[in-house]
Amino acid sequence: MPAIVVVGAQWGDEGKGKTTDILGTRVDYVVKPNGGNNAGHTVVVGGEKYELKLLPAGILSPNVVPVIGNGVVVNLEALFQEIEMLESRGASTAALKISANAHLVAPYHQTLDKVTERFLGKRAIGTTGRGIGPAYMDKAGRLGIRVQDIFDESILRQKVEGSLRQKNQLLVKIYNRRDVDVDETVEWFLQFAERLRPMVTDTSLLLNNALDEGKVVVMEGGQATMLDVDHGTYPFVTSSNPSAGGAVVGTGIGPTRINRVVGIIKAYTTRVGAGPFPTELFDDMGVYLQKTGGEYGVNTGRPRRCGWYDAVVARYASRVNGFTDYVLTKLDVLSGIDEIPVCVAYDVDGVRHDEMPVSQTEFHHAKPIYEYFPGWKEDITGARTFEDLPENAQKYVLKLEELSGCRMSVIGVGPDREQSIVRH
Ligand code: 2SA
Ligand code: GDP
Ligand code: MG
Repeated sequence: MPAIVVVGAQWGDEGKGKTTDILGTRVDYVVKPNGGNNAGHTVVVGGEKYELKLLPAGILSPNVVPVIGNGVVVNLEALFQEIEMLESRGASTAALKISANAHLVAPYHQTLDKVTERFLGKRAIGTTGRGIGPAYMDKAGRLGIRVQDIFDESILRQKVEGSLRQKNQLLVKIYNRRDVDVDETVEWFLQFAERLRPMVTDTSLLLNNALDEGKVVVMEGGQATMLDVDHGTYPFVTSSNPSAGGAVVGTGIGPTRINRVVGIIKAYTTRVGAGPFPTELFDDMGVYLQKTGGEYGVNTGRPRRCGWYDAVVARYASRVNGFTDYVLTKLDVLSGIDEIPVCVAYDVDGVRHDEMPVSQTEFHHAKPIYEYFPGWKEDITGARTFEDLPENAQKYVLKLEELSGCRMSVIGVGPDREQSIVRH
């Protein structure tokens, strides 16, 4: 039975949270495979707005079991703050399960994230400052602390000592900061242990058993394809694999069990943080998209850079993820624009590229080649079928579908759960 992967197709904030939440009514488990509290998913239910960071968006559906997979890096302080926020608003988090193999983000990871950014100067990535990169560095470097480690104090202490021996050299000698105390760090982890214990399990086993029983599992990727450490605009990326392959690794669900890979894509493009963005707008239209689309970081409040739809990015995302469907979001934000440009290819130093250039340098030089489509004036937030959309809006969607490598199965026309058109 179905396992569905949800992946951001651009640079994030496409509306993955809303998509998982819509699916939630027909889903039994929602698992987060990657990232941590750098993510920010907004879900609007009956006019009530919820901002989720570490928890999967499915947590707002009463019958869904929310799961934090092994590929996530967990900041326990942020986790319990989020749980308290939801409980205080009447949402239950009692069913939450967390992988024993997930890695933990420590306060020293956040310190290292911030000092590394400062050290990079003009080459800074524009991270969320949540310690995500340093936590994944420790995972790959085999210096990480995992969820299971905090239930055995002597193991925890050994691992913290090992990790801090290396980090304190770096902090004191290179970054000119104070060293981090082993005892304080061990205590910091231990304060969460008893609250965490009942949630911890073998989530791969849990999810595979659920699939065996015919249950529906959604794997809700954080961030997005163009922020993937392998497939994105490296080094301006996050430190995990938000693309579809990462969902397999980050949950312990094998690729043969996946039935659908759904790409979430905005009707225009946004990006937070530094890095190349060929269709970025620096004029009033960019400000218009930012204001009309409410494009501000959920987590950090940073304004998002805005630009037109980039079909080269869409085709690339469709290819590297093997999308079966697209959910096109925020079509309503484009209402009222006379003529809508869509980037169909790039001009790189005089040469046309219909596909993503091979090198990052070429991508930095890419200039969008636009085709222009007539806009529509009508408010489309009340549309519930494809036929309810004005003719030009329908044509715009069909054109994007033709250019983007995969069918557009759902169209978002507003932030609320109800404001969606399901085509397939
Ligand atoms: P990090 O913190 O190491 O993952 O940052 C590396 C890059 O990844 C980008 N990134 C994001 N981009 C969009 N949305 C994200 N989540 C929040 C949101 C962002 C916020 O949903 O609004 O609140 O600012 C997210 N998380 C990471 C980041 O900008 C860097 O370019
Ligand atoms: P995520 O990180 O991909 O989950 O996306 P975010 O929640 O960070 O950003 C998407 C924003 O768009 C949120 O504020 C959503 O409420 C909003 N949103 C999602 N779909 C639509 C839509 O179809 N129309 C409009 N106007 N807003 C939407
Ligand atoms: Mg977001």
